[in-house]
Amino acid sequence: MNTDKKIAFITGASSGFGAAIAEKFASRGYKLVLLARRLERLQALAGKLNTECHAIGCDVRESAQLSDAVANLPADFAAVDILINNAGLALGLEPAHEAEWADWQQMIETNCTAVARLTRLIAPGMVARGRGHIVMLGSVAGSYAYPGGNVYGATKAFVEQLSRNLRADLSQHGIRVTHIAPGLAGGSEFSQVRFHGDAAKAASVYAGTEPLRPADIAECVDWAVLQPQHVNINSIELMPTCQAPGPLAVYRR
Ligand code: NDP
Ligand code: 8X3
Repeated sequence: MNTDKKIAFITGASSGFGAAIAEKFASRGYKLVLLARRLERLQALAGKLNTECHAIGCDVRESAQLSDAVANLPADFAAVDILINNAGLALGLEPAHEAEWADWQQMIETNCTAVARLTRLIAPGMVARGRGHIVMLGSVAGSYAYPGGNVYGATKAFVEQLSRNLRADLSQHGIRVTHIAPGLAGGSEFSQVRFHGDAAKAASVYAGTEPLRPADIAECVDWAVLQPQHVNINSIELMPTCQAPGPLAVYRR
């Protein structure tokens, strides 16, 4: 077993940020555990990457599937050094009183419950080994409210506070935790998913903008991980230059 190479476990590696992080980490020679529902995508990615990969087809909302995935990691992938909690999604942009309950439920189960569950499954091994780095994909939506952001933004606020509280518990064990909060980012399936496959609506989100790209997020993650062990990057918030917070809204009658 080669113990020199870092082992990174990346959720949501079948697309967007997760795939870009996998490519970046492969260039560093890390061994990769790639997890998402679309196993064929993960296998195609693994075939392209010049590093050892273990692909897992798993729906993170299925608690038993997630537990099995971690319990059945091959021995040479089991000592996870870096956990990238990236799998997540927004569904819908309707105002709170019109949003689909099923969409809210899926966002909470994916962005909150599954992130907490996987962290709970991986953290004990990190504590036992006295090393590890957990990277959490939040969003500017967790800090800045916008119409239709309702439960999606709330799930990302959960991710941000969980990141802080993980630090509070895990820093004494030499484990680092980093929260990454990107703004508008294209080049992933995020908006396609948000608008339930409506390609025109998804494209309109980026019209006339130069959004962040998945490679920009991968660069931040890579930088945070590469810092010396005594340095913990707590949080990185990044937006494309074309995006900025707006004023508070005032509705007049
Ligand atoms: P993508 O839709 O391109 O990627 C999302 C990934 O999550 C896919 O690999 C998908 O895989 C996986 N995923 C979703 N649901 C599940 C599930 N139930 N079980 C397992 N895997 C799942 O989006 P992005 O790359 O843009 O988003 C990545 C993360 O970054 C998300 O957490 C998102 O909220 C966050 N983010 C995105 C921003 C953006 O503007 N794009 C900005 C800020 C944050 P599969 O479908 O194969 O299961
Ligand atoms: C994705 C960014 O602004 O679409 O998390 O919510 S935003």
